[in-house]
Amino acid sequence: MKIVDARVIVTCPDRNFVTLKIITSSGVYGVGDATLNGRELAVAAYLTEHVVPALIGRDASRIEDTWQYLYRGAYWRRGPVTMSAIAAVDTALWDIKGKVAGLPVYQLLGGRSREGVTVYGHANASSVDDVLMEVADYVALGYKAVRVQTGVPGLESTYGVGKDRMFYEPADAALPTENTWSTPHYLEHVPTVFAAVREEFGPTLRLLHDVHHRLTPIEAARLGKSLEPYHLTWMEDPVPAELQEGFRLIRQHTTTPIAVGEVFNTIWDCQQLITEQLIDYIRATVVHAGGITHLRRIFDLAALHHVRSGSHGATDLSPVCMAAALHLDLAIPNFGLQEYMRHTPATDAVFPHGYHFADGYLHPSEEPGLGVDIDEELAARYPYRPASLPVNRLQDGTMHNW
Ligand code: EZ4
Ligand code: CO
Repeated sequence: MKIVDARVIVTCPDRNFVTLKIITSSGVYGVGDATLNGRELAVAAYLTEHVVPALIGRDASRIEDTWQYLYRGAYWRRGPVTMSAIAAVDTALWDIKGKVAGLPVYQLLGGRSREGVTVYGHANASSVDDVLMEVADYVALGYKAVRVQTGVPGLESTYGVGKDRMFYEPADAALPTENTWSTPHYLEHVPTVFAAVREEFGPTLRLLHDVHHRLTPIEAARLGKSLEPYHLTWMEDPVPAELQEGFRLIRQHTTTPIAVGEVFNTIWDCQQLITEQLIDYIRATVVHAGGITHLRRIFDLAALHHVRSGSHGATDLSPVCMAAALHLDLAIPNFGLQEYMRHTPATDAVFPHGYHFADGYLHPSEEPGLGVDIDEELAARYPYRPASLPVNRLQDGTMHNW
């Protein structure tokens, strides 16, 4: 079964997505997500110009060999553009393998290790009162875990706090919008938010918070300590993670669990974090970390070191990525939690899928393969629109190190 064609499909049903569709000589095809938020066309060009020509004529059943061929063969290893492109190929080949075998992909990965994939939802609002209402909405929908973000008094806007109720989309303008940041204001405010949420919802609802890489290690240590009474499931991205040993400093000071890795693209980005047990959850994803093949390798390393999975699942990860993530989440022994931001109806229509939410859990499709597709005709009706993630400046105008 040879690869006879591969198409790169760029579409914008409320937000941009890049999808690779690989077609085989037997007519079976597979899909893979290649979306890199704010840098979509770089991956599309990488695929079209450099990867697709090398795929034609290759044996579609050789998933591992194709991964190694693309990774080693590039000479220029790693990086988000390369690894998102490799991820798309890898995901599409797993989809094909499942369809050929007549099995959902999780069965090929060793079968079910749990009944469903626990997901967390996103409560975000500018005020504490409003965020309490959002948390209540998620609890009413059956969610067992909720990420809580609020505006910070004294700051006009804050990343991670959307304008829409129950939806959130950070890439908002062709060129980056600018937010203002103040660490002192933030560190004073966050513990008061979680005190209010615990007071209202009691001790067992799982709560999370995303710092979006805005602190230094010692500041993050202070935040972690101040949140200890509210026993969070995790404090996410406390600091930028290029300096993996920086996490030692946070660890020395606080028992608040740490999650990091949504921007990671290979196992080398988290090798020290995992082997030194400096984190509790690794947030790497199928689309940005080299596909199912490489993400499973990361999760296996994590399993040896008491680190659980906590994959990124924002709206810029397409339903194709979400479907793939759910198969992996269901199969691995060390699954922790899966992020889930619901897509808009336009996105759902372009990507028909069989996974579904029920009572706080997502369940992958039982169809052969990933159980997700792309409607190419519908996709063509939504042309690409440039959109960027915002930047942060301190109050004196300094570009923030986030
Ligand atoms: O900033 O998906 O945990 N989720 C997040 C997201 C990310 C965006 C980046 O593309 O931090 O909102
Ligand atoms: Co995040």
